[in-house]
Amino acid sequence: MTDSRSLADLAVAADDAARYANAIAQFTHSVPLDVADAYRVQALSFERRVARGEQQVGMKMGLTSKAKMAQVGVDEVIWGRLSDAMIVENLSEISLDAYVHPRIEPEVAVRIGTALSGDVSASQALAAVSGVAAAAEIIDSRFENFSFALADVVADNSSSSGFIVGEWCDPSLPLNHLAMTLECDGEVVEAGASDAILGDPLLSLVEASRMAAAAGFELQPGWIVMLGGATAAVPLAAGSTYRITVESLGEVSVRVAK
Ligand code: OOG
Ligand code: MG
Repeated sequence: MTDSRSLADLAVAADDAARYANAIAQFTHSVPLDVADAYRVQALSFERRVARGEQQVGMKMGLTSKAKMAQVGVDEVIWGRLSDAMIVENLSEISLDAYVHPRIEPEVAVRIGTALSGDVSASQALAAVSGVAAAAEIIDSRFENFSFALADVVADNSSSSGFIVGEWCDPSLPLNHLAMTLECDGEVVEAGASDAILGDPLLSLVEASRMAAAAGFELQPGWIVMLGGATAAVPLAAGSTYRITVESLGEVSVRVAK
């Protein structure tokens, strides 16, 4: 890490960019940031949200599908922190003013029933789940042109910005091989299947548990884990309505103000 910009400075820059919806230059263009330090920046930046009264309500997994990796040119699984301020109610209207250049993507979410952390099997991970749901993530890179290297996106809380969760379903429902679609104004713009998420969305929860332990925390009862997009993400446009469906789990939708 260079002396010219400390990790704390980068955390302020990432947090301010998200808070005020301003695009910033990629950190790695001016600073040799490694991934471990990038996760420290993420933690410091999230601490600023907590100091303003936000609460952590979960974890998001990112780049768990080839479609997403290809779209952003980074091919490592990453994670970020979710706060209560990022919750977008299902069927609500959002304004583009709160974002830099938001995109939406279809996901599967799980709700944690009993604390989970460390190396677990898929069946142990499933045993910790109290609900599963169709979900959508609104991602918003704070970096200009939505361009970043691995360390940049990690420092930027893995583009966490908003998330929408549908009705909770029984966790005994299979999560794999479910068709997933993203519609814009009634037209299908992305379609895929849940097995695009690491071969089985449950394996994304296994990864989340492992990565949480490596970072020194547990997935807490009541937390939501977003398991990652199954298709490429689509830019949100003013005046459009987006509907995400996950076969057998349900759907969510959001409207963007004109
Ligand atoms: C990084 C976050 C990726 C996912 O579901 O794969 C992500 C990005 O695409 O900006 O949320
Ligand atoms: Mg996502």
